[in-house]
Amino acid sequence: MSGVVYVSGSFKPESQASVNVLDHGLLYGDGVFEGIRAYGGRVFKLERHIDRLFQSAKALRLPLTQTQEELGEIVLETCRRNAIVDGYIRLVITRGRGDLGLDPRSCGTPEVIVIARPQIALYKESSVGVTVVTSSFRRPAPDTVSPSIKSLNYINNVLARIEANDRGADEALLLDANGFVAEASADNVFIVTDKGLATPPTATNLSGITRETVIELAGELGVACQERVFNLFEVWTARELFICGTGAEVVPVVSVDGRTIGHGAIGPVTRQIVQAYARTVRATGTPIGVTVGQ
Ligand code: PXG
Repeated sequence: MSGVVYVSGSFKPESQASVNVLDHGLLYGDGVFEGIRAYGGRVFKLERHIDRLFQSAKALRLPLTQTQEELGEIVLETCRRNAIVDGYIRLVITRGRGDLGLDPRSCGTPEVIVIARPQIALYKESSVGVTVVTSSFRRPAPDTVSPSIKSLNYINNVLARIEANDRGADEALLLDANGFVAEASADNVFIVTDKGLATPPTATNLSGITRETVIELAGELGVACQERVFNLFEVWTARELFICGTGAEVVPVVSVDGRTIGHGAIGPVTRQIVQAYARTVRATGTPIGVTVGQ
């Protein structure tokens, strides 16, 4: 089935869906996005994703012409037109078409793009555990481009991922400007110690919606969870380690920088979180519903 994409205010077959070459999203990475998932005919945490998109847009002073409700409805309609039951949704807003030159005052209306796919590419080893190396690239310091902004500038993350590929690892771990652990290239990170879970505070990483969900689930499971800084020593010596994000879900990490984590297999706490997450994503969410009169 060839997909239908929402772009420039209407739905188009994917082969005809395009943006203008003078769009500042393309020329300057000037825009924001969300990666969202649907499970069993429901979009998981749709409102929270749209809320975060508006926060990112506000930080970039990108004025959106739709309300949160209107954007949510466009997302749901894109799912309906692509018959999504389980799938991946990419919502992108660019600064829109402008002149050459990065001054956003030349841009007209922001461009809204929604792509929905019935599946998502995952890590090859996501169920047994992935290998990670620490990247030589650092996450940007909070006083440069805030890592809380989910912008179209992912070069820092792409370079880290290329480095991980070169070094034969599945994923890269990035440190913050001070050398503390920040996050992976498209996932947040948690360690399991004798005191329970720990994850870095969000000043140096994306406020992940999966991260928030994991913290909620840990509370429900009676597993302590601290938001605190930690360094590589704590990662290398953690009992368990996992990364989490909308695309990856919750994925155990079995090796970091050549050091085996725990017993080199998924640990008991991670297993509990993986199972609780799998239940939650299928038990909640905004119903996609059916299109009338198609
Ligand atoms: N950190 C970074 C840098 C991310 O890009 C996360 C953490 C996890 O956030 P969520 O809210 O998803 O738990 C991300 C998420 C993609 C894709 O297609 C990327 C993400 C999510 C979904 C798809 O590249 N990044």
